[in-house]
Amino acid sequence: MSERPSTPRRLAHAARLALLGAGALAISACAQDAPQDTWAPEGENAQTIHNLQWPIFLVAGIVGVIVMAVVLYAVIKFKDRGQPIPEQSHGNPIIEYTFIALPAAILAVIAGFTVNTIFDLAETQDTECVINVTGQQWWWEYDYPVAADGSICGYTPSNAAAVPLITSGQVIIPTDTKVLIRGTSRDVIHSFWIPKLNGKRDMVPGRVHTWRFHADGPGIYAGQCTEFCGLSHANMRMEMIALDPDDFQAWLDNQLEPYQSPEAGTLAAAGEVTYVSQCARCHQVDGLVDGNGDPIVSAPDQWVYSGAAPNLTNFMTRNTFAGASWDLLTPACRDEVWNASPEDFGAAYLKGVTPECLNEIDLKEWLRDAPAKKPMYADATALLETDGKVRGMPNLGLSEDQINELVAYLLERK
Ligand code: HEC
Ligand SMILES: [Cu+2]
Repeated sequence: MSERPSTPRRLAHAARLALLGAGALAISACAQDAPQDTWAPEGENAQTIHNLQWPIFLVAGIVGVIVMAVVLYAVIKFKDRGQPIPEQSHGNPIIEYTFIALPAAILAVIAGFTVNTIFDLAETQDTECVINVTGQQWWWEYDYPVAADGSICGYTPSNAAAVPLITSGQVIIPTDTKVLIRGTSRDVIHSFWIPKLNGKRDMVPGRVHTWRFHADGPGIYAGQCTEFCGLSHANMRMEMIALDPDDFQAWLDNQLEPYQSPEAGTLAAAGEVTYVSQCARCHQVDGLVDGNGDPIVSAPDQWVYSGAAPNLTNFMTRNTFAGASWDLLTPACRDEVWNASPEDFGAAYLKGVTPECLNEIDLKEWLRDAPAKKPMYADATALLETDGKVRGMPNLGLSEDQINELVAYLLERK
């Protein structure tokens, strides 16, 4: 025979439920300044999605509450109290047809608005700037095609672009501009998602998918890969940085400035030599030349499965690295950029990483043993034995001196 719970036990149960409810509320309150909040659109495309999602949630919520209320009523009213089984009947056509027609009508209306939104978002005719995006394990590469008239993303650089402008992790766009992303992948399927600016778009090897972006104001818009893509899927983030037109122009001009070798005799000069011997086979630094003055061209296709490694020409103009997963800035300097007011944001971002602001700890850990920081393969040695290629960046067994030189060299890449 089962016992009915005593009053204190029922009270305890109610208290637990209340606590759970309060916890859920507290968690949802955290979302208030979450950088990846789908309920806080900050650009046209995200707003289009928002205009669709909140009425749907509202309708679904109302339907949900009505269904719960009816279930609760039935559970209480018809609770087994030892009464005889009620008379059995075989359905009621009016009720059944109503409950087919009503949901069908609601779903049809939702489908209409949804399909309309999908077509709206797929529009590409009105874009003013093109950026190519390539996903790979586990970072995003961006390249800015040069138009026939020499312009890049609608802006004319003061230095004619002799080389393509290629960057990674952080993609820079001008504010209040319709930007067209043309995306693909070099290895597996990835998915590009900046929640405050637009929904998700899969990036698939062998295909080019287009996706529009637009940011109302300057700032950093965080996102992450949302298609499981291997061991470090969770460390594949990206940030879209929107800069006001003047700041975008300044960023563009700086990216295309000619290469400058470090001053002879400095730590950075030693770093350049180490860089050429250890890193240049995978990473490109545009403008770097060998002893004969010939350009040093990387060949990551021979070393890495995806056939690519981040371009380090202007590494210190971005402020996160390795799939935007670690900060290149110390926490205090990071706050200054991430929490800058819209008016100050451009200047704060364009400062890049100064020697005082460099987060040496994470960068050095990366150079010491990258796969220890960001899991890249189950067994690196086995991979190297089979075909000499790696996934992600390998451990290069550098000495502390070499690491210090390389950090000094990298600090000048801006
Ligand atoms: C075998 C190819 C290979 C070699 C050699 C190599 N790297 Fe890398 N490196 C990569 C790949 C691939 C990534 C991207 C890894 C990721 O983010 O998951 C990377 C990422 C990086 C990053 C982060 C860049 C960014 O924008 O996020 C830095 C910095 C870096 N490497 C520095 C170096 C230095 C310095 C050397 C020489 C000591 C070096 N790498 C040698 C393949 C290589
Ligand atoms: Cu991915």
